[in-house]
Amino acid sequence: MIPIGEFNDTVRLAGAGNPAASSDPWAIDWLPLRMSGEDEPESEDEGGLAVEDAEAKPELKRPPLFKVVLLNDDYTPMEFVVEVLELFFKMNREQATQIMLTVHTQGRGVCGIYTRDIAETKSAQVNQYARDHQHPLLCEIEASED
Ligand code: TYC
Repeated sequence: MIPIGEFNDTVRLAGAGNPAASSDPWAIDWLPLRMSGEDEPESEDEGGLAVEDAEAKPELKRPPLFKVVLLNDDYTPMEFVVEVLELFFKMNREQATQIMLTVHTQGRGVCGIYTRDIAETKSAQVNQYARDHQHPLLCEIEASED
């Protein structure tokens, strides 16, 4: 069965040339889908149009995220913590001071949320930087629910 409007490799142009729709007997109402001489495409990769399947599931999932958490201690100078937050978390002085005070008063505070590799790298950089400067400041990561 050939559906109305289609016939083999041709497609019907709505209305044009259809005696029922037009009085012009020369009006073209059928066009080839491929020009002569063009090879028939064998697959989507070889010249055919790729048609997006609206029903297809997205292939990408969001990666899990991790919080970088700064821990309080009694010895690291406040100014050093502010410097760390500016250096490794691109905070301005006000933001850095706010987070430092949160850590100081609450025991811990979130510096940022990243994919696993970035969170691990930032945490390791902070711990190394603190050690290099003989401060006991510690940073860790934890899985984020977001
Ligand atoms: N509690 C430290 C002090 O009183 C300051 C401090 C803040 C240390 C935040 C660590 O992550 C920290 N000097």
